[in-house]
Amino acid sequence: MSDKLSLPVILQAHGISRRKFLTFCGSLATLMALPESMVPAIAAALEKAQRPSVIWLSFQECTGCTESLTRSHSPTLESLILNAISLDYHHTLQAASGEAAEAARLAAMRQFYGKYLLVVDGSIPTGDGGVYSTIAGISNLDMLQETAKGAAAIVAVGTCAAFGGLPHAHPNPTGAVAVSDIIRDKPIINISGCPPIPVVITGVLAHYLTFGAIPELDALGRPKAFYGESIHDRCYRRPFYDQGKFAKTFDDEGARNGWCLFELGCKGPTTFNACATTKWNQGTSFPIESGHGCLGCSEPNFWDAGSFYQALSTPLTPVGRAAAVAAAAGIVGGAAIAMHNRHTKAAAESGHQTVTVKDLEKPPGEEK
Ligand code: FSX
Repeated sequence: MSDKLSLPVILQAHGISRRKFLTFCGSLATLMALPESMVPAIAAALEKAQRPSVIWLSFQECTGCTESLTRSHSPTLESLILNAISLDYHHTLQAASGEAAEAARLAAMRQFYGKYLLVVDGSIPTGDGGVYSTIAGISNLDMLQETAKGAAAIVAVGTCAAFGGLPHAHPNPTGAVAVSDIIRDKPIINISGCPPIPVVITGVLAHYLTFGAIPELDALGRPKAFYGESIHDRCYRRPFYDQGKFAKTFDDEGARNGWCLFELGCKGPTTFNACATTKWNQGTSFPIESGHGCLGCSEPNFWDAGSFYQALSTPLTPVGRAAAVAAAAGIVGGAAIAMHNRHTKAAAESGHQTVTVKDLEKPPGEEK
């Protein structure tokens, strides 16, 4: 079991000033689309949080999700939020092993029945009775069903737990499925991404600690605050898309000028996540900023959806775009809308959410 030190004591021990803590609370408020006036409430709630018991189960996965959360250069406020919870069971992080580890899980389940938060990363193999992945002789399937019974809510961390992810990809030899395919009677928050963004994980935990409730979710069970807009909508290269300026290869003039990577297969328009705003490695960069298109890893079936290097469809040219804007406004119809429809149809066929007519709202060249 974790110790029960309060968060202020823990922050002080790590040399984190109150000012920095409040700055972090401000960032969380922004990320969760809350007004600035909520910052003191978030700070007070985190400081007073009862440190709910969290049982974290890792199933069929690559440990990238845990690595994402824990591999920071120095103790960050994000990682310290983990100290605001009582992480009572986590295969990778706990010191206990063997029977002692399983005893810790069962003890936390008994002591906090109906109140603990269950975090799951990895998919659940259901083929042949679930024999493809077991922990302490218990199949992932049985362990999930058993542990979910007393959970207040479940957080499915990573695309594997949220949608099946890589293990679910064709031909899916283990019969891998998502948490929501097995558990139907509990609130489930999906934090997709392969791996998911650390601050999104901690943001959801902070929201739960602050309000004692799960955040507003989208149609795929993801927190709207982080997954409400596409990568494309928040991408700093978006003005080049609007101007019809595209890199054609990874080393041409367009690539050197930082133009849009759409024609090189970027899945930003059909991918919903916060990479373009939170970025990675403590806000250093994200794939598109590093010169590679988005793979769409936070969407269902992203691995089977087609080539990572094939454009979703023919992008709109400035002229076509202007016509489409007019058409969307009801002035003309026909070709421009058809062009837009090709775009959305390709996205739909790939199993992704489609881009919306919002794409057509801005005139050519206008920055978002
Ligand atoms: Fe999946 Fe996570 Fe990708 Fe890996 O636990 S979402 S394969 S980063 O590790 O589950």
